[in-house]
Amino acid sequence: MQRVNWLTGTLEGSEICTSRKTLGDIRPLFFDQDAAQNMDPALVVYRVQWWSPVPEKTEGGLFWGTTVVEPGLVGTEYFMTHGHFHAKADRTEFYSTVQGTGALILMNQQRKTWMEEMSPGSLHHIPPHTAHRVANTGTSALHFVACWPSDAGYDYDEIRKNGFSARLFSIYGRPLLVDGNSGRA
Ligand code: S6P
Ligand code: ZN
Repeated sequence: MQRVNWLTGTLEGSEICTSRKTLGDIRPLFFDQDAAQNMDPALVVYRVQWWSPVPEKTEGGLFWGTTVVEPGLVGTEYFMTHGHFHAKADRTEFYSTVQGTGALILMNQQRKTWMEEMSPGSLHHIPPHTAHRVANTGTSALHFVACWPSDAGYDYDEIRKNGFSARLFSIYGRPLLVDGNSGRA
């Protein structure tokens, strides 16, 4: 039996998998490498819980997950998830925000990047062939739930190599998506 705590998005019950990413794990993704080097690599940036009721790669199945992104900045860039295209790039996904405020950053295969604001209750559809990453733009943890096809998989390499074509910075305390690719993710 699995349950969602709708106050937090937390998954409870059996067969729930968990993972976490520390700053040390995703440091190369951030623009300001000097700032990143001077921060504690053990700092947890985000945690994921998910339930896979069917094996990975099963056609026609669905997975459910909850991600919690901590508040914080590396230089002036918000804490964010790694971001990925799906390995089966036409697979889509739903996100919905439970707690906190943030931004869903989306990039299509022509490398056009845009964002959708996330706040409690916001519902987001990630189109096919679209990379997705979430940044926490608030001062408390950002909790969101996700539902995606069990055969979607992950393509992290493309983001590791070429990044997104825009980054979300805090400018005078407000989120601003800035175009331009440093060549880093
Ligand atoms: C899976 C879905 C989410 C992310 C999670 C962490 O398709 O999009 O569960 O895996 O938010 O992000 P990332 O980019 O590290 O996988
Ligand atoms: Zn995804």
